[in-house]
Amino acid sequence: MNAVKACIFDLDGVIVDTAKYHFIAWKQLADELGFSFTERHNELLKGVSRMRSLDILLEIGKIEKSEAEKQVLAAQKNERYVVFISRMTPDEILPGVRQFLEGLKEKGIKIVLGSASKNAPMILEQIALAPLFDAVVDGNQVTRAKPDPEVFLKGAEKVKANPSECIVFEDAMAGIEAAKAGGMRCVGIGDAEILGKADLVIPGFMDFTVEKLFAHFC
Ligand code: B16
Ligand code: MG
Repeated sequence: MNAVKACIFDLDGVIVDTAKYHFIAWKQLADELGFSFTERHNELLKGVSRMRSLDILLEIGKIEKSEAEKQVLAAQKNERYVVFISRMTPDEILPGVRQFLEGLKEKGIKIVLGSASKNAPMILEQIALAPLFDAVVDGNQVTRAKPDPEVFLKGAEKVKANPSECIVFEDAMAGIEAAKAGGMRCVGIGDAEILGKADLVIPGFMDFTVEKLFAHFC
């Protein structure tokens, strides 16, 4: 098996749960547009880019808008979302994540962020994890959304790792497909029934260690 040189992490759903803030901000927009938007609907937006999320939301409400109007709505939603994330603290890092990242650092494994979010750098600063990352690729740096592997391939390139030397950590199916399309191994974070295409699925980082990662992949 290939050595592990880099671990590439998705942000929302893997390192923090920002989906709850996205939900409040999207719901407020739907309320203003006059239709209901539920937590179940919100599941469809996880891992999806901002503009694609808006398209899905408008499809749910059966509402048509011009490109210019969509830009305004997306900006409104983002303004509200940013208010929430600007209040985030390190307490919001999901259980076990910091310890796992520190374990990787000790072993000299590169730590990379591969997120669809254009707000990813701000979130990493808020939760004080930015210094642990060797490279960050966010929604501002990619032209193709997951399941396209662009975000992960760029991340691997930034730390000079071959795709076969990278392990991606993802909570969304599209992200797992992106990792596979990029020739990378992948750990799914969440439900094994949903994320079955991953090489390994764990519920979270609570009891997960670098030793367990190596036992599975090395
Ligand atoms: P923004 P991830 C994704 O983050 C979220 O899961 C998704 O719900 C959101 O629409 C997307 O980022 C874009 O976020 O509006 O901040 O650019 O899971 O790829 O870390
Ligand atoms: Mg995610």
